[in-house]
Amino acid sequence: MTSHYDHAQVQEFWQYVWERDDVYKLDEDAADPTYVLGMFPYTSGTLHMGHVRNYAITDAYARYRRMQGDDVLHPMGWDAFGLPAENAAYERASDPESWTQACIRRMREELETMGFGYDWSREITTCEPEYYRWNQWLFERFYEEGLVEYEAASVNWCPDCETVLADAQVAEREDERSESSEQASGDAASSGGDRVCWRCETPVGRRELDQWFFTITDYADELYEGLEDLEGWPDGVREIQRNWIGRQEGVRITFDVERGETTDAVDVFSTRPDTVYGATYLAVSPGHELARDLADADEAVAEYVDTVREQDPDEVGFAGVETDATATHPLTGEELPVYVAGYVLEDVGTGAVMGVPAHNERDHAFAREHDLPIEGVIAPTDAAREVDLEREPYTGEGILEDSGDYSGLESETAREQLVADHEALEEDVTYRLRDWLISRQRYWGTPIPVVHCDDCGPVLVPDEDLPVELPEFVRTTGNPLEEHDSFRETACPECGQPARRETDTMDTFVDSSWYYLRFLSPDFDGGPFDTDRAEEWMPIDVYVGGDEHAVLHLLYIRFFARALSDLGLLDCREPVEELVSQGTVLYDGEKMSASKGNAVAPQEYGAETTRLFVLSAAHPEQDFEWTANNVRGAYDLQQDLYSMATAFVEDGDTRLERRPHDEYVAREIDRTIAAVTGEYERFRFHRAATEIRELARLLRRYREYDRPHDEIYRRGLLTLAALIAPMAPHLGEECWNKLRGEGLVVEADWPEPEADVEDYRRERRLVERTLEDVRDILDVAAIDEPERIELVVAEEWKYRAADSLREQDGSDADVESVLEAVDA
Ligand code: ANZ
Ligand code: ZN
Repeated sequence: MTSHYDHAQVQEFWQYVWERDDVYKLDEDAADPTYVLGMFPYTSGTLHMGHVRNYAITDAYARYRRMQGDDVLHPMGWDAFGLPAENAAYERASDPESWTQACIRRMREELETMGFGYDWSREITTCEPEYYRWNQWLFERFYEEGLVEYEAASVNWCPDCETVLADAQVAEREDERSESSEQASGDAASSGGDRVCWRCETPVGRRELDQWFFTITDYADELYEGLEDLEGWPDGVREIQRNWIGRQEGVRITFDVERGETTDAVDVFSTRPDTVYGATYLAVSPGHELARDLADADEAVAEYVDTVREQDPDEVGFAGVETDATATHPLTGEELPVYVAGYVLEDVGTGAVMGVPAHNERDHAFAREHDLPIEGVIAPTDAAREVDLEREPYTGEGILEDSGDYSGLESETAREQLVADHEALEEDVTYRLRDWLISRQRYWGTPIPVVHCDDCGPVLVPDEDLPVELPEFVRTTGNPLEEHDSFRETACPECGQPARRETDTMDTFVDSSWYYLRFLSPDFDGGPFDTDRAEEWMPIDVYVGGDEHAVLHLLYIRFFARALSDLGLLDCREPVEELVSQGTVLYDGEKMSASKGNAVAPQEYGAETTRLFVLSAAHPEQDFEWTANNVRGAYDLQQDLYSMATAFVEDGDTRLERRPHDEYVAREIDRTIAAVTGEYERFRFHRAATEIRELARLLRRYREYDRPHDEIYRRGLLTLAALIAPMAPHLGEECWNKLRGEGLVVEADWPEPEADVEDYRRERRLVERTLEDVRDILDVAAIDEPERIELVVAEEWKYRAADSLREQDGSDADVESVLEAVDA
């Protein structure tokens, strides 16, 4: 006689009550709330399963902490700028603003349908001037602090999106490599695949443009070292960041280079100074200052430099051009030829190398192509090993030979000696990390608050003129901002002359680099955020988001926190204490996504089923497969709990006197509370769900075999309602309300065990061991509390015996008859 659980109606009702009672609003006076944050969504139009998983995790954790008595800050907002809005506007004959606002309305409604508990009074939207004015304000403070550079740079250019791409937005066409190994290695020169735009997969070309950069490399060392202490972050993410920053220790070696009358000092960076006697040439990158100088006087060099500039890095190969310059070897005094070569990368090390063909793969290839001498100076320690250096280099360490006074030393010793003995060799560290290119030649982003004046150069827009608002959208093939004369043409803030407004907008990653601070004081108008408030409420206690953000976003927020700290605005250099990097939801082995056409709309099975399923399917950091069967499991669990609660209330056939096996049930309730608490603490919702399921099963048996004890059974059901509430809050409320008739489970206290759980656990282990062989039951007498244990064992055994008996003859045997059968 259980009533059916009408999830749609239940959801709607409790959502109404939560909103009416404003239960998710954080008290402004909270001293130090627990800050639980999910990466805010890009406003693409509709929630996908990745969002649902992300927000189900933060919501469950936020609810759990709230029931534990914490003040909780759990806000939501919109990452609303970006290229897709612009593209959609073209496709739909609309404009990015109204498209985006429509997406936000839809997504907000979807989030509400899911029943996520946000403090909506803190909602922020990055495309609104109240938000992006602070991007501009921060840009200006960064500029004053020396964290902004304006430089001509050869950039990745997507001909289809007509925009510059950051290195990290250049993907390798998915064939041999997985995405993560590509991020980890990232060595463009050594990669085989096509370099394509991360969004539209068009092959990427090169262009030279004046660009705005944030000098994140100023913090390379600190960002790298800081990873060590981020104990709340997954090792995988830390490792990806380490590789991305790419700290490399080596030696800087200075060569004098003569061209005509001039002598320049050219530094090279090497990880193998022990091979310095094997250097047979010097090569600089086409973008190197020396190459530019040489190109001015030498047509062949100029031509080569131009060719490489337009080339995709993959096509460069080992071409190069010999120049008129000569380098002097700093140790032997020998004269070495100087090349401009495309395989030498401009922004790695110093942009110049000493060529050691005998011991380096790339130098070897270059030497073979240009007929340069190959001089071996490192002998393998393994004497038996034959190396034909003409055919291939020996890249290992070994014993130095033909290396002057250093011959006979081991590589490592030689390195130390060489650095100690020569001024031309100096220890040095380089990073793979590049400065952050923030310029975008697109409309739908934050205008960069700069005016270009012929006399004064780039000038910041004065604070009082912020925000520089986006003008109306116009349709054009290029950047719409270029089309607005009224936007472009302005006066120089410094000298008043006619000047040209910057038309680049900021990378949207700027918006998301500090949004978590805006949530702290969303209406603050004295700056991007209230510094005092941040002092009390930062850092973010738990941050949850997709594992694809291991670099970019998660590195930028660490950079911003440091920059803001150095500006005196923040006193927290690591913004995220604990990071949960969530895995992917798969469908038939593929990532579930709208573009692959395999997306299951979150609402299809009812909001709560979906939430419960994504949480109970796997550990948050694991990928998992969406299967109808498992979804059904989540659905059934709800029906189960609901029907138990209803049955209890409607025909509470319970007893008041105690029986021996009540104790076992009471202790199982306690044990489950302790276990589920531990699992929630570590975000193991899947295990929490398993524990809850088991307790539900036990309570069901408890009721089926005998009339259950009123108080214990009621406590069991209330416990189930409370324990499941963080994951399935509507169900939690419904059961809670049925059983108690008043109060909200969101506002209830987290349940606590009545007796010592550790003691019971020990007992239970004993029971389990004992049960393995029922015949040994008699030996239990040897244990301290034989009667009690025997009882527990007997009760548990009784259940199991009854189970198997029913299975055997399909009967509905009750406890008494089972006991008789067992006794016999
Ligand atoms: C001389 C040398 C001799 C090197 C040797 C290596 C082995 P890996 O080895 O990949 O970790 N390098 C330095 N700057 C470069 C640039 N701008 N473009 C291309 N290559 C560059 O990277 C370190 C090595 O990369 C450096 O050590 C340098 O070559 C090369 F037997 O110096 B080595
Ligand atoms: Zn001026």
